[in-house]
Amino acid sequence: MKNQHPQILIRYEHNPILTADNWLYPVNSVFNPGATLLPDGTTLLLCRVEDRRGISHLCAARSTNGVDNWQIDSHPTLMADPEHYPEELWGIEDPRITYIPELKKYAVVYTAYTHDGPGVALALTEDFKTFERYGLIMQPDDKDAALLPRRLDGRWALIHRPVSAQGAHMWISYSPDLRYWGGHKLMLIARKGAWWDANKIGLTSPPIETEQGWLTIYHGVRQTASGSLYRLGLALFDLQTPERCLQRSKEWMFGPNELYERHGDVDDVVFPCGHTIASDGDTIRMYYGVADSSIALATGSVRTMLEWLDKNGDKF
Ligand code: BMA
Repeated sequence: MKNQHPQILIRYEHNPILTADNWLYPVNSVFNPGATLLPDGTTLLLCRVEDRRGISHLCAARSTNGVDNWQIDSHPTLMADPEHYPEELWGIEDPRITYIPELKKYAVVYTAYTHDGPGVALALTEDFKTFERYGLIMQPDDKDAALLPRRLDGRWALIHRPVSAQGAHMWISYSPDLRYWGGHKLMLIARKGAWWDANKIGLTSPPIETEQGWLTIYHGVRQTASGSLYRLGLALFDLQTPERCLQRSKEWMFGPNELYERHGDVDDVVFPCGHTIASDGDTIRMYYGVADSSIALATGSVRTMLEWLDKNGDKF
């Protein structure tokens, strides 16, 4: 396994950075965190926490350096509320956080596990203590969703991943008010056959706005005899018309390699839902779930990712 390439994102040497053992109440696993930088520079991770029934909720962990000394909420930060939101029957999972300057609020887009499968739900928050729930904004089977930080031509934009008999591809939809969604467009299609990203892909963390376009880390799922293999690739989308893909990596950029990524409740999964970008506008810290068990950190450079994509990607 030493031949892994390229070294675009460098793993933190003391990974995993957060495990179930760090929690202040009994849990099974902590993984797939959303991430954001708070105004005072604190890194906030909104972690998916699976309890010992198998039901997930979200719990915030805060660190001043984004690496260690995490202060973890002593109780669940956002619980499923199936009494008022029946679509949250079997828990809430995999949050993606986007700060929305126009609203001065964070949008948390998460998976609501409904009786009919996963759907996309939205909540807004200013402080990660109280949340304004919008309920389900995309019906099942749909997940891997995040909001873009600003309106495009007056409309909010949501990237998401509905599943159909034809496969699981990335779509984008638009809304005047964050509640009613339309203008659906296919954004990125899963490849076919032997490719690393055949048949099933999805957004990881929210796209990164660069001069060249929305730089997007996406996951591809390869079905193998021993299960699903989750890896990460890059795609670049047009700033004004994000359903237009400009570049797409041929190879994956990052995949399960270390023991903590290869073995856990679900083997061979790296699954980011969030990242932070430092004040230099370039240093990216990717926070990712490993093997559906713990949380790890890898660091890189947005510029290097763009260069790698430019050299190794298909252009459209
Ligand atoms: C996906 C999501 C993720 C999970 C991954 C691997 O479909 O449910 O939450 O990490 O599968 O099990």
